[in-house]
Amino acid sequence: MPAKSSPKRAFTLAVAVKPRREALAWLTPIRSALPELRVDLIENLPPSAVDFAAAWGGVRELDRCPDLRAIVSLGAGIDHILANSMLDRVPVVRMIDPGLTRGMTEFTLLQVLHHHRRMPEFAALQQNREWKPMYVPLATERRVGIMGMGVLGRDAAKRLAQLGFKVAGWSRRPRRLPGIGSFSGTAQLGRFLARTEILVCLLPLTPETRHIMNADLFARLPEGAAVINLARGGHLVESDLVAALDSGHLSGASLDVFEQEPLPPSHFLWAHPKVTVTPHVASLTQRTSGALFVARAVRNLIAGRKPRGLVDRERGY
Ligand code: NDP
Ligand code: OXD
Repeated sequence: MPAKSSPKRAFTLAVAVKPRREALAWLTPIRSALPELRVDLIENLPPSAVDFAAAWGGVRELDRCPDLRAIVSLGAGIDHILANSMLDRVPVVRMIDPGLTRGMTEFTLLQVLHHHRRMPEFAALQQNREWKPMYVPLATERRVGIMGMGVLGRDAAKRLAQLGFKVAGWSRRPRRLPGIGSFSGTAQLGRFLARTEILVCLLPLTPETRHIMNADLFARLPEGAAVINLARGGHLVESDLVAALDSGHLSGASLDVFEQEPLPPSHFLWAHPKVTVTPHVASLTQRTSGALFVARAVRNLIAGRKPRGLVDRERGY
């Protein structure tokens, strides 16, 4: 009698997300998108059973999964995963979600228009009950620069250009888009900054981009420029920003991300009159479309195909 072959084990995906209510919220959409896999919260699975993980905030718990084949980040940023050296050997896929992109573009437009229309100065006038009309140019007279022309930067750049802004992007390699200026590499950073009145950061956080927004960079922006950081707190030297704002060289800043999150109540940035603070809400991955992205990535990995968003560890993004 032929020996009975053992049934093929289904692959298992762990949802490694913090806080727990977020993890629970991801469970149903990922289960629906990947019915052929066993999908559960990481704490409900034996570590040796975990083949794939969908992660955001719960990465530490993946250290103890010996057979982990890949991690799909539920956010576009993957610095939280690459920071864990225990996971060096594991492929990482970053989230590419149309909902996340659309949300980031909305928030970028909001903040660019806020500075373009001199809203921080009008808010200060309101505080003093002062009626003082000030000249506001049209978008066609305003130069916006976006550092990071990836999935998020490119979409925001296109929409800003549609509003009439003079838009340019800065990236590692040249990224040519119709109607949008392209600057690349450290050699062209100075020229990019010199033409930029409103600077938006949408870079990934890597060893090369950490603290890129520092006193030297601010000095290369024109007098009166505004700075918008929507990427990671680690891109910005907060004390250098405050010095550039207090000297009057920069007119204002919008910050969504911080070195320390949550931003402690005693932090000096909360009360700075030229700084708009938001609690890391520029954009969120939408769960239904995000779960579909996870499913596509995992199926490609199982089939031995390269998934979209696979991180190049050498480059760091
Ligand atoms: P991508 O990987 O698609 O794009 C990254 C871009 O940055 C590319 O244009 C790349 O250049 C450029 N870049 C990387 N390193 C350098 C460098 N050293 N010099 C110049 N350019 C560089 O990322 P996404 O657009 O998907 O996301 C960007 C970041 O936004 C995320 O990493 C995350 O930190 C942040 N984010 C923040 C959110 C929030 O709510 N605040 C929400 C979502 C994301 P090239 O084109 O040449 O490769
Ligand atoms: C992300 C984020 O990286 O929300 O997606 O910060």
